[in-house]
Amino acid sequence: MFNNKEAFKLLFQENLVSKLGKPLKEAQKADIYTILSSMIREYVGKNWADTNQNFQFHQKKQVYYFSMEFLIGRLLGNNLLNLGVLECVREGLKELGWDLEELEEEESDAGLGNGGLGRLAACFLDSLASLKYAGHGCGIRYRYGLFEQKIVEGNQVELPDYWLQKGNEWEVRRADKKVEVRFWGNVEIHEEDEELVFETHNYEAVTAMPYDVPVIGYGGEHVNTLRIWSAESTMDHTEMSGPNNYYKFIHYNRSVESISDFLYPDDSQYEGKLLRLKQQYFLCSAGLQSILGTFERLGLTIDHLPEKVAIHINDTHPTLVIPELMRILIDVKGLGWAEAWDITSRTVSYTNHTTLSEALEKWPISMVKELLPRIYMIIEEINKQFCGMLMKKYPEHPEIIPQMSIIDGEQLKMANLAIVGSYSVNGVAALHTDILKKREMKLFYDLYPTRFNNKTNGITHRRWLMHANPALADLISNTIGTRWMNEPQEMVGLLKYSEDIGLQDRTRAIKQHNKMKLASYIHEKQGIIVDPYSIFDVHVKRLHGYKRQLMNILHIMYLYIQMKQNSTIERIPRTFIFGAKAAPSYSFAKRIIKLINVVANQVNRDREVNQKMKVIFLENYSVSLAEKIIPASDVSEQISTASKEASGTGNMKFMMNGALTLGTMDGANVEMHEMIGDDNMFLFGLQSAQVLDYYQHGGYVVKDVYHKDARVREVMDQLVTPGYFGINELEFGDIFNSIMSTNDEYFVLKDFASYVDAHLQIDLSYRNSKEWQRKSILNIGHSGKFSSDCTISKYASEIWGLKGNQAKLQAKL
Ligand code: 26V
Repeated sequence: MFNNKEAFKLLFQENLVSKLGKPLKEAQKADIYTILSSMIREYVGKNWADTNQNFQFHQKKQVYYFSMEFLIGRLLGNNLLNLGVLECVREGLKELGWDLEELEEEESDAGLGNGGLGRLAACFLDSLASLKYAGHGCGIRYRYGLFEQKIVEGNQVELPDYWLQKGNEWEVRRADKKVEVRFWGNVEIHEEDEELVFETHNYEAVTAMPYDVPVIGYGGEHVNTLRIWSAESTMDHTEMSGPNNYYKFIHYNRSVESISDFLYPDDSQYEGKLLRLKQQYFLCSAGLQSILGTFERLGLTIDHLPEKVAIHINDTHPTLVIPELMRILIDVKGLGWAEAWDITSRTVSYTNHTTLSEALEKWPISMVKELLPRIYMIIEEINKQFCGMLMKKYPEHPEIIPQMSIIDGEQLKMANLAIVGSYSVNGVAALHTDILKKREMKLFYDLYPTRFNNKTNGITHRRWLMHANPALADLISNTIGTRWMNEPQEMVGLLKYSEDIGLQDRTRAIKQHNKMKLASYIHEKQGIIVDPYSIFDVHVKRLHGYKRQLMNILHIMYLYIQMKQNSTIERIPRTFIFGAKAAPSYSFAKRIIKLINVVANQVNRDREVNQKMKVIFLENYSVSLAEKIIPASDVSEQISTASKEASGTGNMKFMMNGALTLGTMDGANVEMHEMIGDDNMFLFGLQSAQVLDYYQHGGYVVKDVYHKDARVREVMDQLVTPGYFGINELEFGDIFNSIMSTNDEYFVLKDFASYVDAHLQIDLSYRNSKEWQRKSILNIGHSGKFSSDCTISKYASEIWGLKGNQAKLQAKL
């Protein structure tokens, strides 16, 4: 019904009238958006139902990807693309007087995630559906997504992101599938038929209401489900009578609904907040109950669970699926411990996404015990058995036990529970997995060597290339044909054209066009004119010490000083672009945002230099903003302290759009380098082994670098002296001190000199436009390997034991 323009136009106008009672000429932008998205949802309805029936009929193994975050962004454009009706709808709307791109802006950006971990989950959903796997998301329908960032006088201010305000056309409320989740209470134990029976009394019941979002695979036939849960009150009006019950009712409602109120906005600092623990259990319990309901309809006995269901946990946040599954198997299904443990530990698999110790989850025992008394008993038993086994295995090394124990004094270590209770533990890039095996999780690796494996992250080339950069996608198809769209690793076909002048000219022209568009966006939003022929040098990601936005801005300060001191310096004009949200409580990160804005202000106003450089801090970095920025970038800053960035996925998005990487040997940059070599990226800085070595020996001596390197000293001193930046003395003394007195935890000054050199190399390299374009094409050609289709095929065959429909792709990997 959508596959020709005329039919679409007709149907569209019929819908406008029947659903909104408006003829076309009276419709507003929001009406057009609403009707269009509702038509698409209805259009996929049949395939959605067919996909589910097909799963049931063939009793296919289902994967459930449990994640506290799904950073999906906008769906309209992507859904049209995957349905194969993008062009027909675009053309049809144009004839009706509407611009599709403008309509896409009407949709709120579903920001149900912080950064890499949440966006990875969204890319995986797209690949699971596109490869026709039975793979679904299980998450929380937060009323407030990640905060909206405003910059006021250079400072970050957070505003609530009430993304549901305009309604959400993509979701379907499934009241028929609601379940109950229980908190608090006390466990009573009695014996029945010589078996111990555990019953929890005086618990608080919460209704978990599912909302289903269709996940449309490429081609539109296969439609999986993202099920997100909302907390609602279970009390009905009969419980309300009585003198003060009305107030109690309101109070109770509020406290219950708060469970799915908001996404925690800190992804690097763990805090043992009760509400967060409630959210985690809420997700795990609701998700599991729903999975078991579906499984039961197959009519198989419960011992078949691991054959038919795989549960994957995205970091440790959903680790409570392990004890919760044990609880259901033992207390509800009546299984014995050993059988329940066997089933559970053959069903759950776990991905680790960070080695930052401050981000590792450790819950206070007292909190877990009170909120989830039965779950705590089960965790205690898992730990007892695990430690018993360790004592037998390592009788000579009792010191190992507290290190590996799940319960450590007053703390519950979630990573330890996740490793012990799952059959697969993976890292997200080769280097990261290596660090897990050799360092962070060495003891566990020694115990369970076959459990550990690597799955390097990926990104969906549909959103990040075909949708974000359609002109480049067309150019690729015109050059090598269209097979790459289904088999992204076929993009290597581009490599042999890297010297082709015609292709170089066309990639250059596309980049230029994208840069012009971004330049107008910047002008519209901030009133600043940037030179679209300058190098667009981009650093967008969460703000964190280890991601070293500070090093970038210090280098900009250094360049500025140089230009002020010597106006004849020849540099290719540069536009430095930043986008980053800082966790609201991470004050150091917020200070760096302020510093970037202070420097930007000074540089952009200074007529002596502002033809040669500009600094832009783009407000409210988000998925939809990333889609505008990345296709317009020349240089991609991936400059984390080596060993700290588990993988990075932004690096892959930039590469796929033809930007050249300025990076350290960290995360997936290492694998990028393996493919494209030294010549096609700009590497600098310490290697991860060197960094880790320094850490083992208490760091390096920052004062030595400060005293030896005049450039470092000059820039650092600018932070605390009233110099070029109009910075009042000591205004940025906190940043100065934090570097000097913590021995520069993230090696900003240690890597500074080699970062400066790498920037110089970029300048030289960009002068040779043909060479630059050749490198850019090589990057694009190799980027297909980073498609999440490749990553998901590996998860499917090596972790989840799924039989794919993508035999061809599998054979190639
Ligand atoms: C931790 C916490 C702590 C408690 C509060 C909420 C919260 C939310 C998230 C996290 C873990 C964040 C870990 C993370 O995002 N890791 C990133 O994962 C990406 C996907 O694998 C990877 O590319 C990035 O390198 C890695 O930093």
